[in-house]
Amino acid sequence: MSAGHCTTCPYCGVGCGVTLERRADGALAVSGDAQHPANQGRLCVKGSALGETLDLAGRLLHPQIDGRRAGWDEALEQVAQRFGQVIEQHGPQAVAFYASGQLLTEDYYVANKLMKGFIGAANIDTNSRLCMASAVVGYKRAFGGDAVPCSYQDIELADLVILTGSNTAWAHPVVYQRLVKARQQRPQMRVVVIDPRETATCDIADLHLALRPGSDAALFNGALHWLARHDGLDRRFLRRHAEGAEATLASAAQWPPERVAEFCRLPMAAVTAFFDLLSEADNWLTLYSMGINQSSSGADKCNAIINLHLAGGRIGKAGCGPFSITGQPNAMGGREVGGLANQLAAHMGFSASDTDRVRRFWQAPHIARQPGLNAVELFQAIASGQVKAVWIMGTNPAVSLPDADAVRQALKRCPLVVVSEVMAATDTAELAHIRLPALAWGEKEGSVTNSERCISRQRAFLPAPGEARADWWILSQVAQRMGHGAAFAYRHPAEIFAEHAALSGFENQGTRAFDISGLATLTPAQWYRMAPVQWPVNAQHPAGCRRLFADGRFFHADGKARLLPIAPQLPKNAPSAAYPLVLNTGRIRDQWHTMTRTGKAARLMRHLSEPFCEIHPQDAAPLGIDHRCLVRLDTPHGWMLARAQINPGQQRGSLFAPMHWNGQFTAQGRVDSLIPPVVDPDSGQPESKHAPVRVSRWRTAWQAEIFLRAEAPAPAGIYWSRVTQEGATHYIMAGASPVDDWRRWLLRHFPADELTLQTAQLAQHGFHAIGWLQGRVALAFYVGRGAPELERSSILQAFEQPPAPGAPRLALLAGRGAADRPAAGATICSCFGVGEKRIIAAIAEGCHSAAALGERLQCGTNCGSCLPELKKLIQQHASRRVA
Ligand SMILES: Nc1nc2c(c(=O)[nH]1)N[C@H]1C(S)=C(S)[C@@H](COP(=O)(O)OP(=O)(O)OC[C@H]3O[C@@H](n4cnc5c(=O)[nH]c(N)nc54)[C@H](O)[C@@H]3O)O[C@H]1N2
Ligand SMILES: Nc1nc2c(c(=O)[nH]1)N[C@H]1C(S)=C(S)[C@@H](COP(=O)(O)OP(=O)(O)OC[C@H]3O[C@@H](n4cnc5c(=O)[nH]c(N)nc54)[C@H](O)[C@@H]3O)O[C@H]1N2
Ligand code: SF4
Ligand SMILES: [Mo]
Repeated sequence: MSAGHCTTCPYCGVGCGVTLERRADGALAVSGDAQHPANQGRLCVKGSALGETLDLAGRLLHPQIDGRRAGWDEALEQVAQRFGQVIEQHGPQAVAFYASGQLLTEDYYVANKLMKGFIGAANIDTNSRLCMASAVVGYKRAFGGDAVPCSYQDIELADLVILTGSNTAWAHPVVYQRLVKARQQRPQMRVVVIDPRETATCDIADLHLALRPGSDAALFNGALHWLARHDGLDRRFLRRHAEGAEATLASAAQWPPERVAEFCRLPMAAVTAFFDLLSEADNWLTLYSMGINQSSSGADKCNAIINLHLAGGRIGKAGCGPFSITGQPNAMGGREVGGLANQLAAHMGFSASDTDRVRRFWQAPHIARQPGLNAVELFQAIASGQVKAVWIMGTNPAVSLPDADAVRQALKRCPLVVVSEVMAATDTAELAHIRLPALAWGEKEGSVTNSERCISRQRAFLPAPGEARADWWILSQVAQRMGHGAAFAYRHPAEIFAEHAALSGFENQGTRAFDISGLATLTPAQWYRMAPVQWPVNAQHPAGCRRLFADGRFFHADGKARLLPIAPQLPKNAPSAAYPLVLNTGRIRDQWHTMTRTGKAARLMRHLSEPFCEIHPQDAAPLGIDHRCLVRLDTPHGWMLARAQINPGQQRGSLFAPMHWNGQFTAQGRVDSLIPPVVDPDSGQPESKHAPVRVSRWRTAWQAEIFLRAEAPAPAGIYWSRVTQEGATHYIMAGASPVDDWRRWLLRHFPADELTLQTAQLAQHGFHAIGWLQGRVALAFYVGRGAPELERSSILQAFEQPPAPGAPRLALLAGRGAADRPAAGATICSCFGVGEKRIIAAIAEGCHSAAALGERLQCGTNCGSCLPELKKLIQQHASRRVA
């Protein structure tokens, strides 16, 4: 590897450039690429920790058939033959692919081409259905093409930034940092956050609108009506460049501020304060993501937002626009290749002319002529037996799809499940008949497109491990074995990219937004070096294009945009007497999705290390739910266990639980097993944010933690959650039935036979044990009536350096550190491992700003992701001291 190797981060849709350098000690140093337009040198905590997720532990390194190791030839042959057999017997509609916004564009293109052009069904859908489908419908309806108008630079140029349904500080941290910096430089800038709960993103908000879950469309309708009444419309733009304004304004007129306030359950003053900000600002930008898209009326919400921008003429100009920020590194690339079942390829659909055009370009023998099954329908079709073979690549649907227990059951019944994965054990891979080892980030070559249409290269800097192969290679090999050799004879991803680029320009003539024909003639060497560029890249824009629609021309046949009258709707499933609360779900700062990669980094597990459920104090009290007790959540679809977090920033009547935990990390914590498979009728996107739910205290007889040097599975029949640690297996556990003899229990469930146990029997059935082997600590176990109060860092330290006999050993047995080591508490700053207790102590000693804390403890001085939390701690603890 050369010094200063550049690639793109594999996590979120910000799409940061990453530089890797081999340090003198051989380790890889990861830093932000100063030249990359998305991040200009910044990285968030997940990006900074990339180096810690590159080891091969847990990787799938060889093909497997029915659990046994197989060679590639046999595995590929089996996939091709068995798919072929199903197609022969039941037709092409009986097979399906389920892909991912984490595949590279080149991989994605090949998967789509194989299914839609050669197998002849459109049954390829992707996890982007759960993520971007509503945004796509919104853009297509308004602009005639799936085109994101904005650039990140607009964030810096806006006078008013509206963040709705987006916890940017945690989910798009580098975008958030750019906003924070812009705000510092231009203090006149205003930020409005619209989110039912108070999030870290609210740290920067001038106004936080904690609206009733699902009610956004009414707010944006009301804003449109307000602008109409206060001379805030760009009537000239509407006349020249848009259709549908009259009907849309007439329908918005039903939303005076009083009605908006009532519908959204917001104070009237807050509603008008927001509208006034809109009236006063020269330019405004709306960033939106899952709080908008993941709704049974998500597409309509997107159009309510876009209506406002069109009517105000706040589009195609600096600092303006409706900006859907994409989640995955290649969500946008998937949209470009046509990864969704209702798209064909290169922004074409299933009209007769589009299918014919793509057929000719691909020389496809069996072009699909109808949209295929979307994600939710697809797994229902597997359950009903209609789909008999599925190939899942780069996604973990047994965890991330709604009604996830039903998804699991469907996969168990499916005659053929093929999974391409980088990890050996995932909830989905466990259900596969054939497992194909894919190359991971750092090993694979290709390209991705971020939220601002910027195409960047992911480059390999590590050798391919074991027998892992690139996804495009695996797909092409299967295609060849299915008899489509000529169309899939790719030798290099650059050839695939060139074909994809050529298709985007094929008979385009300005009719399709996605046009990168300017990149169709790149040689492999030029493709290898390709610098980040924003599409379109064509004769008109040879160096790419920062902002779309500057000329007021849209992609509908008449060149005009469309405003759509929107009738606001609340979530499809309303709370009831049996399920009185609303379950909101989403992301945490330091984990990525189903944790298959971020779950490997101990550092990323210290911020929040267990599935949790946030609840308002007034909802918790009558249910007898205390802070940090365990709770059980129930819906008609499933149940989960999580640690309660009482949080006054949570809206009353609404709970929040993270989407990340899965069967590998906890006993019963897959939140999607609770989510009903209710979707938006226009986009097919599931309503992942608003499930009616019941919560109750889970009565525990005991709670425990164990640290082991050896690897060991968690006991069955109890609550457990695994916390990744360096050099130790660590479980948090709890049980509903009492245990009489803890020593026996310990020996029965964990490999402790050979250890010398030093134990302490405590009051109220408490029991602590340290297991020694050859002078080293091999086990530490703590159980009590409630959750044991432990200093985990001190316990882990004892695994490295056994404590001396006497007081230090007794301290370890008590779960504490030696007296001279202050307790750290939960990690707030993951970059420098700074714990909550140390931060609170420093605040007590007079550090009353994030800068002062940074100077004293280093916290918040690297990626800055923890700054909102530092400020919150200062607020809580500095004021408490004064008061
Ligand atoms: N750390 C981290 N970052 C990630 C990811 C990750 O797994 N971890 N995943 C990436 C992916 S794929 C995606 S899609 C993005 C998602 O990024 P975000 O959309 O920012 O993330 P979420 O936490 O899913 O949801 C955002 C917010 O929507 C709010 N919300 C819920 N209901 C409503 C509502 O009715 N109205 C409004 N206005 N808000 C509501 C929630 O309270 C939540 O705070 O993050 C990307 N970045
Ligand atoms: N309740 C609820 N559910 C949600 C959401 C929510 O907010 N709430 N959000 C939804 C959203 S927006 C999204 S995007 C989804 C995400 O959900 P998933 O896509 O299921 O989540 P990941 O964990 O990212 O799954 C990616 C899988 O691909 C593997 N992988 C990584 N790299 C490669 C590679 O190069 N090749 C191959 N073949 N495999 C690879 C990883 O190990 C992992 O198992 O979850 C959705 N589900
Ligand atoms: S913001 Fe963080 S996770 Fe997202 S691309 Fe940048 S470094 Fe990666
Ligand atoms: Mo996503």
